[in-house]
Amino acid sequence: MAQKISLTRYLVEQQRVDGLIPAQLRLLLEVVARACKSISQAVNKGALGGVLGSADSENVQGEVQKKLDIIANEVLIEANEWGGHLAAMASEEMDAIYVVPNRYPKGEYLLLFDPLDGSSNIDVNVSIGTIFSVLKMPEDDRGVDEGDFLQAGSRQVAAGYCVYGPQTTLVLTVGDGVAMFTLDREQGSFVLTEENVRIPEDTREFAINMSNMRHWDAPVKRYVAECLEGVEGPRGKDFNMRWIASMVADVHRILTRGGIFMYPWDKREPNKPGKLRLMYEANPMAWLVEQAGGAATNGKQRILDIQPSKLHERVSVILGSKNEVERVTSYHSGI
Ligand code: P6P
Repeated sequence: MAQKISLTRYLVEQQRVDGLIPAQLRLLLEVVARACKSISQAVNKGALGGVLGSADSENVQGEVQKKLDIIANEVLIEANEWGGHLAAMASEEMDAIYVVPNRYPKGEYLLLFDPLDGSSNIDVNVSIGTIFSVLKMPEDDRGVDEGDFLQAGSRQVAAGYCVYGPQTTLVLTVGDGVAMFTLDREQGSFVLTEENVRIPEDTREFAINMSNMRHWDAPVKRYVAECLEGVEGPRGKDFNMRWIASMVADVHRILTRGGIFMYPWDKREPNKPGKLRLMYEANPMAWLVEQAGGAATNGKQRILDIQPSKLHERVSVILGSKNEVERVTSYHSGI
């Protein structure tokens, strides 16, 4: 177990000792962590807080919004707009970017988030989470617009998520490995509980929504079929399957014990490259997974190399234990 230090001290050391993060980024990450603490408290209230159920509205994705989706989005906007670290924010729950109002100072960072991922699980008390990604504003000093957000995932300066499960755990990278912080509710602070997280290169556990099997492309069908053939099949070992239908929870399991997570393209909506969103789901998760020794592709290329063309664009996601991701990716190139 890591030395029990606070998130604040960890970030100060990343700033001071390693010179990895400037003060403005450290302060931004502390604000995001405080916002996640507030979201955790709202989630934990559940029915007692009158926050369950639908908000009777739809987001930009055409998905029914839960009350907590909107609450989480508002918490993140209100926590981050006044601090002077950001130029703008982007959210799964908002069609357009949110430019920091002129009444507040503007900073050099861009914050993107899925405020409450897995929200279909809220009403059934299954783990959900907040996913966030931080980019820097492009150098020139003109005003901020959507185009400033359209940067490849390899240009992230920080990425993480907060999973609201049996524990509330913040998982973060600033490019120097992955650290995990568990919320100490008595102290009201995040405490370092794991650092230098590593994903085993091999696994016997895959995560995919099996009900979509008939819609998958051949490479994914081949990979999953081989897993299901078990020890008698070409893989020579039995596999286990998990699907929480909450990316944050599935990725947290993979960071904790290995595995492969797949949400591939399928023929239900052939014009969409996948269900998950590149900018504020796949990119932050891909960086975390790579920083922990894993791999993340869209079946054909490294997710972090994808040049986005739209803020809410979708992507096929295959991430986790390096050797398994490389196997699935090789099947896509016909090997
Ligand atoms: P399905 C949640 O809605 C989400 O965006 C991810 O968190 C999750 O992995 C996926 O969709 C679940 O999708 O089609 O299995 O419900």
